[in-house]
Amino acid sequence: MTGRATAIARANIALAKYWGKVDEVLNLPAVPSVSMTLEPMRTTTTVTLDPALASDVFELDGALASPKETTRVATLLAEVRAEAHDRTHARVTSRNSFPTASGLASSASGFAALATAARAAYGLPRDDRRASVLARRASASAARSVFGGWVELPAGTLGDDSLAAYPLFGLDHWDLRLVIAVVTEGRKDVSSRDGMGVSRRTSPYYDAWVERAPRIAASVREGLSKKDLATLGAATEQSFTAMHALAFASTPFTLYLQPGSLAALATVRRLRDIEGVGVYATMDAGPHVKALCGADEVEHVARALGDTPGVLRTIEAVPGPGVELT
Ligand code: 2P0
Repeated sequence: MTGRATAIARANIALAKYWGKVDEVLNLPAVPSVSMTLEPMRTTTTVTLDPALASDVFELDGALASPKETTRVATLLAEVRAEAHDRTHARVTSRNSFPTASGLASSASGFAALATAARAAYGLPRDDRRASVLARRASASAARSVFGGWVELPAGTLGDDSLAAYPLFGLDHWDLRLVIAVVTEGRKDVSSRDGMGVSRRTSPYYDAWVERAPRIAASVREGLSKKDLATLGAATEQSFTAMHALAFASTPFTLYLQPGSLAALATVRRLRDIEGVGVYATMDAGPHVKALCGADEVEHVARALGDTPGVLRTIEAVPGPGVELT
């Protein structure tokens, strides 16, 4: 049946970070990124075609979304409509099981779910590669959330709009855990898109980042392939620290860290350097600290982060599946 479809997609954590675009018009990343898809951090999105609508309507977490958010959704829907040769507008409802726009990658799961649900609602056949392309145009990290387990989005090439993510390893490859130390429940001040644009235009370290990022991604792939947490963790930490240093050195400076972030990073270092726990930190364009560790250490890591001043709560995630149509 066409006309209505619901998809569930998970957020993802980039171990090798995407930061910076080679093509801002086509939304193509300047560097390769490698991620883990996260269960249970889900976005559930329903797309319902409605001939009575004069334009698309987007409701996020129970409230009408802003015009800016609605435009991004309508742009994706317009591409699906063109492919399906159907001009009917749609009502989109979307719910996140975790804080929206706070550096927990809700745009990633959101656009992956939207691309998949929209294609199905407009009667197009399931095609994860095409859904990944659609999601990437809306938000590049979303291309990765179409797939489960461990996923790569290669760097783009100026003018080539065919870029999609692809799975590297299935979710059963390695039972790693991610403990998210939530340090604020509010929305972040600087969007990723704006932050990476300022970095590209003004940071003295941008060219060094673009030059180095492929090697960091290669170390992440190697650590994953060998299930070598020390290699994976070192590369993961280099990726996030380089990304944050590059952003911090831009004009105006972009600083995502908050006091609770620093305390949580210190906890990760203490666990590793003093207690010998195999745990490594990463951060995105927000204040939360994410700790990567083995299943056997996850309780200890979660308790230590939960007891850290400034950490409001922790969320534990495991490798998750790709997008599902319900
Ligand atoms: C990532 N981030 O690889 C990196 C690390 C944030 C820090 O991808 O402009 O929302 O929509 O393509 O995908 C967040 O950036 O940016 C992001 P757009 P997006 O996960």
